[in-house]
Amino acid sequence: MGNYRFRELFQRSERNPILTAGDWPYPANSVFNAGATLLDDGETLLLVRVEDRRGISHLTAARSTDGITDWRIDPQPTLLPDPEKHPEEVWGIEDPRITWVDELQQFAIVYTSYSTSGPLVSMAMTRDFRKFERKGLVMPPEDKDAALLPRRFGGRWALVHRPIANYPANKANIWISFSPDLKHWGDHTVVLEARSGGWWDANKVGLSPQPIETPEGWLIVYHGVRTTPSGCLYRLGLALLDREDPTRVLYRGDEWVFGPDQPYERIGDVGDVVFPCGMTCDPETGDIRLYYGAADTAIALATANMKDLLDWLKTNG
Ligand code: BMA
Repeated sequence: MGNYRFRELFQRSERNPILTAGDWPYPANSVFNAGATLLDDGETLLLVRVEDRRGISHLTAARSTDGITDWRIDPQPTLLPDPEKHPEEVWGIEDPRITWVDELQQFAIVYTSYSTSGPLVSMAMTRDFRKFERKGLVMPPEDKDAALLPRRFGGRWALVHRPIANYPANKANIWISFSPDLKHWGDHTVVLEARSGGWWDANKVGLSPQPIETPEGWLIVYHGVRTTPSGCLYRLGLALLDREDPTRVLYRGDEWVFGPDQPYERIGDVGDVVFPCGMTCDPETGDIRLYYGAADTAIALATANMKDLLDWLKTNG
């Protein structure tokens, strides 16, 4: 047993953390939990959660040709909370997930607004990450960790999200809801339940990056939160949802596949947190880049291959 090692599916970048507050063109306390997408020209765009020294977050775009180095960061905040028109954004906007929606020829950005009644889910549309059209609040509090799937199912859009229930107290499962118009949501269905007891994903799970469509189903990277006497441990697991009926779970791994280990993941504003909000996949090679917030302080990168993740799910799910 002594030499036994888990086979790591994700490899950390040697350049981690790839972005920190020190790289920012204006004062920031921390930069983390970035949404990620590939643009038409092959560039990688991160929509970064930037927390200022009041504790309020906004979103700023960073672009890079190779997705690893030479980030061009917008010199000013890209999307600021707008509490005058959107009172639910009063304590900031956080943790965006980006989905390219072919039918609308727009990106949907689904983010957490921090309202006086707690976190809730908001949506905004954009073509270029310069001009945004807010759709406003789409799920009431407390709800977060949401992403839009990129196409319709039986004519309806599908949103993955994570409301907090009070039975059992503070249990948080992943749900899917459907809408004909991106405004009215219904047929709310639980997809992934938090486990109980000693499990790594007991009591609280949430979607991490936007789901990615593969020929075998929707790849889900989700976080599980384990409460320990010395605080919470945020780790990641994998699941696969049916391609045509995303309320059906085809596989769910038992073991977590990525967790805090390196100093920049263990020490920071909130230690022992790895929290990805964005993932890109090269359609030709299946190479995956997972961009994650490290300890609520900086942005780090881990890579994997789609085939390895699917193979792992099929043998460990
Ligand atoms: C979650 C979210 C994330 C954060 C994480 C750890 O509930 O609020 O934004 O990274 O907690 O603090």
